[in-house]
Amino acid sequence: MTAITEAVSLEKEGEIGMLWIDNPPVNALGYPVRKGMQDGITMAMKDNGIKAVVVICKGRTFCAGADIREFGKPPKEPHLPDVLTTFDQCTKPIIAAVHGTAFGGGLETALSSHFRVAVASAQFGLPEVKLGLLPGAGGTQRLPRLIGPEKALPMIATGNPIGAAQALKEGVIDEIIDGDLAKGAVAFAKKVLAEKRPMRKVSALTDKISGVKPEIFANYRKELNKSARGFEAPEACVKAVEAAVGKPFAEGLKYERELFTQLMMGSQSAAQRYYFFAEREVAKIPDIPADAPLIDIKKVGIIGAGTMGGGITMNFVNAGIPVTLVEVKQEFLDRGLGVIKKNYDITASKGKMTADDVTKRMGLIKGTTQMEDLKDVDLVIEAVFENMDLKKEIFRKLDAICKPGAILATNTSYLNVDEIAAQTKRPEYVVGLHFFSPANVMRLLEVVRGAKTAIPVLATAMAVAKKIKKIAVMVGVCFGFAGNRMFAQRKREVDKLILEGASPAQVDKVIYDFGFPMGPVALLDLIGIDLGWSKDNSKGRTMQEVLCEAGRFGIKNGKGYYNYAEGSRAPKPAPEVDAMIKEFAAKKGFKPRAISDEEIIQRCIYPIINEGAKILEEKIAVRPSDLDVIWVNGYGWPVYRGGPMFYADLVGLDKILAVMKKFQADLGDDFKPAPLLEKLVKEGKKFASLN
Ligand code: T1G
Repeated sequence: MTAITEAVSLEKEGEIGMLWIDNPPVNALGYPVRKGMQDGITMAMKDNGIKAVVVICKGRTFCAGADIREFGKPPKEPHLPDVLTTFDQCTKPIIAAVHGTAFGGGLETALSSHFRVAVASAQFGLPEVKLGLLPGAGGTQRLPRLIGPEKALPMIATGNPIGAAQALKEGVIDEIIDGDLAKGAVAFAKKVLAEKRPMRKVSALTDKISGVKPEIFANYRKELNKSARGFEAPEACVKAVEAAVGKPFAEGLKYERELFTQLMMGSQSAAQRYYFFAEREVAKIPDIPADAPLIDIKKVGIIGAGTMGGGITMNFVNAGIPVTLVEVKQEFLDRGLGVIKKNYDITASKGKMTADDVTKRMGLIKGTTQMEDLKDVDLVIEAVFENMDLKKEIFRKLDAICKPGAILATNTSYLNVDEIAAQTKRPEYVVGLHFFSPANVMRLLEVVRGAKTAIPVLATAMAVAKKIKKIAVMVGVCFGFAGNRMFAQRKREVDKLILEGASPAQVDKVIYDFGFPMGPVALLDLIGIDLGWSKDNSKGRTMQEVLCEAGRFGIKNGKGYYNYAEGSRAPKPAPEVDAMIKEFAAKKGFKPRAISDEEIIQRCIYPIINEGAKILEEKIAVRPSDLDVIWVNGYGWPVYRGGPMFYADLVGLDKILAVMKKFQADLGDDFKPAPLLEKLVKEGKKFASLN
């Protein structure tokens, strides 16, 4: 074996050269790999004893892409496109042997080889667009030449991977290898030589890019306008694929590089690359060792078969974990089970799961009205109304029923987990698991750490979250923990802005155009204006009470801040509500004024940031980027803006502080700057310095 760099070596299996890449954890294409690949191929070309080369990786996966950690640093030659040109010009057949995930530059490496083989579990993807980039080493030019632009476009512009079977069917790979990949790849290489197969240089292929109907690009752009609103990279992807069809390879490659560089220099890619690592940092909690002992969660109990309890149940049965679902009355249980079944049937009707899957998952749910049936579960999640007395009563009962060592979790959105834990003799086994509605869809889970929650319980909560495909963020106990506590700041300002003269439609448009999936007022109609409203003691003291007293509950009954046509969720103007707002504002002494879009953004966003700073000061959250992960996954913050704390650094903390101080003078202490914000500005630092 010849070591070429610390990450690449060249061995010989007879007349087959084996170019081994070994760069844990994911064989990212950092400098030692790129240098080793280039020198290795050059060496193989000169070695008359080598007739073909297999490129293969050690460890868990084929190259998973460029080393994202190198981005933003001075680039070091050889650059990947140049290395892949060496592949392209190699005079001996190169066979890429793929296992794990050939992603990004990894797939581009495989596409620059002459043949590709893979194990059945391999995946192939170009996720650069999820980093606000596009494939920058020929992927946008080679993939369309191999499988045609119509199949290449979604892979490049969505970044979603395909499996080996689909890759074989579409021509991305030539063979699926059963058994040992290295042996299978050598056998394939020998077959290529024995059959004297012509070397397929992908860059020279033309049949799939000839006679392409131009409308495929226009049609795809229509889809992108909906699914990728506000993102820059997907459109650049389409442009690059258009170039693959319309330009010679070399020109297309040059154009791809121009587009890549533009995106790399932009704020969106910086935000999305930041977010990539932020989403992985959340799992790292300073005082919880990565090898902390875990409690084995084989059976779960869930109390409450309502919207939350039902959604939470689905998360667990989707992961194959049986659930005992408890309700107080059979009719509530039946209704809850019916909703779960209906959700699964809808998924099955879309072809995303089979009828057999539905049966299996429903079979994992045991409904009961007896809390005693929870005596042998390993984890219970209480998901009843936000009523502290009710929760305390439930936890007292659970403490008596559940086996020693069972974890007792509450799904409360706001309430004090320590107070709940104090109802039990096992506070170290009590934790908050705050799911976001709809619980079977939203990826965010706030793991609320009680004062006495034990390390193994916290580690288990984080591990269970990963098993049920949630992004878990550890937070501390306070009203609303982190996400909802920050969200309350925006809610307060939206309520005030509407009374001060900004219409619901203006507020919604500004926040929607910022990148949120929907405006905050439309969101109120979706959630339900009557959430938390009590008819008995409603006295027209707030717009919520005024609207609910007028029977305007939101989408659920066709009218809220907006009007809704039968069966539609599209908000329609409601002049009658504008009049109600005007009357109520006058009664409250507001003098309506024209409010700028900029003021709306600043008043809806800056207080979120300021509250985030307070949350960090109080150690309710571990790091600023955790708050960004919460907002991207729990509240629809556009990932191309990184999250509120990343955005704050981008705007400039000094600017935010100045605006907060001005609002404090004009509008009161709701805008009093957090001491941490003032400290960072004084020290000339960013939130990023705390990550
Ligand atoms: N660069 C650097 N580090 C990476 C990395 C990468 N590409 N991918 C993963 N890591 C680290 C990650 O931070 C974590 O580190 C560890 O590896 C395990 O990752 C020229 C320009 C491959 C599916 O976008 O999708 O190629 O926290 O926890 O869940 O056109 O990682 O342990 O210290 O995610 O098993 C394109 C990104 C790059 C792939 C594995 N490629 N990675 O998932 O493990 S741009 C990507 C993933 C590019 C070219 C362009 C996943 C994975 P730590 P993990 P996993």
